[in-house]
Amino acid sequence: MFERPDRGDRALLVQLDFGEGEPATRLDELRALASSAGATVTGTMTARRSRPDAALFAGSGKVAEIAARRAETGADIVIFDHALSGVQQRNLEQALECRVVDRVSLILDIFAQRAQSAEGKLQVELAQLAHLSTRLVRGWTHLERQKGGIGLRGPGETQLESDRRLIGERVKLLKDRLQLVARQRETQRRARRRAEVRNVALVGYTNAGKSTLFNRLTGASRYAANQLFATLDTTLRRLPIAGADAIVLSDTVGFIRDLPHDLIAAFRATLKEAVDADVLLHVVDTAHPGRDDQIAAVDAVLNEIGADQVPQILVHNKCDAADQSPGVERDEYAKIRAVRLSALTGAGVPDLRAALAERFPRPEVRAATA
Ligand SMILES: Nc1nc2c(ncn2[C@@H]2O[C@H](COP(=O)(O)OP(=O)(O)O)[C@@H](O)[C@H]2O)c(=O)[nH]1
Ligand SMILES: [Mg+2]
Repeated sequence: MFERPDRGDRALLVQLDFGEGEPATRLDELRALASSAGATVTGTMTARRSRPDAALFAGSGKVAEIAARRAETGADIVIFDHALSGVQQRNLEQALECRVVDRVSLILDIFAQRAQSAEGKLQVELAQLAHLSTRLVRGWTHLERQKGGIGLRGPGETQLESDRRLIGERVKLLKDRLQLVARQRETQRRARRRAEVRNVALVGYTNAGKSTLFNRLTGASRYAANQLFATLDTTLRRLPIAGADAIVLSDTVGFIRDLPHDLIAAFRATLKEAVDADVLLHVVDTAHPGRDDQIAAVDAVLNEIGADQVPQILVHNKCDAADQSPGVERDEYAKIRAVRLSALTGAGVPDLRAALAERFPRPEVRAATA
């Protein structure tokens, strides 16, 4: 039942409910994040609280309970579903006598494990440095800080502590390199614009089915998996549709609630494909109980990166799992607002193609219907 993995952490998950609603759905998401990071979840704890404690985040009674639960379940790390300050993290590590990982570090760790392209790796390192530089507090030495494990991949912490200046220099180098990549991307986008190619970008919550839909539409074989942040890198492919302008479709990193700001900032170049798109296909897992919160979380990130003005077509994906029939929804001006489909079975995908042809008709088609 409880196999011990050769590598990977045994984790106790802790979630405090501050009355934000849907604690069960949130706990499921934390569990998925932890296992996507390679951890084995040995136990979970939840509690209600009116507000965080400045020093320990949870109350001292709760922290004692967490310590007992950790011993009981044999966990070697405790993961909090919240952003912890550097001081809170240090105090918790002292009290719990183990490594404590917060939600931000957990997400950063998954990104560090998944980054494939040079650009992705640069962006993740930049985000990790930005995050670490805000939490260089004294007193980490009470624990042996071995390399590897959630929150410790990437730049080593002792090295960082010893020289803040080094971080600053490294950050500048990374930013310069990323700027080069961003310029290359911009040149390519400009060429596409000159050639009157339409840019369509897939956006959506992590695990909504973006890569599956990308493959279905373009015949590509991009990695799609039931993991959070399975794919980080942006891929572009031509999307030939009869009667429509030339279209290039991009698949990119998914979003999540409370996506760390450092990550959003670092991934600006990647996310630029969405900002500069002619239309966004906002892919939604319509079978997910937290669907509406996920839509709101994606819109919040789009807003933060400046893509909130780009027109959207909502794609209600996984309609097979939600027992919905595929089809098209129009607004009061008869414009297509949403498409219900299944990227997995292909049902409703022709409706999405038709929706794109309707939005981007080829000039001769435009003239014929004028
Ligand atoms: N039932 C069902 N599962 C789907 C559908 N589309 C994607 N999935 C599954 O959802 C998971 C996440 O898919 P993926 O394309 O990697 O999501 P991404 O993170 O948005 O790129 C995978 O296990 C897919 O097989 C669908 O239409 N129906
Ligand atoms: Mg994907």
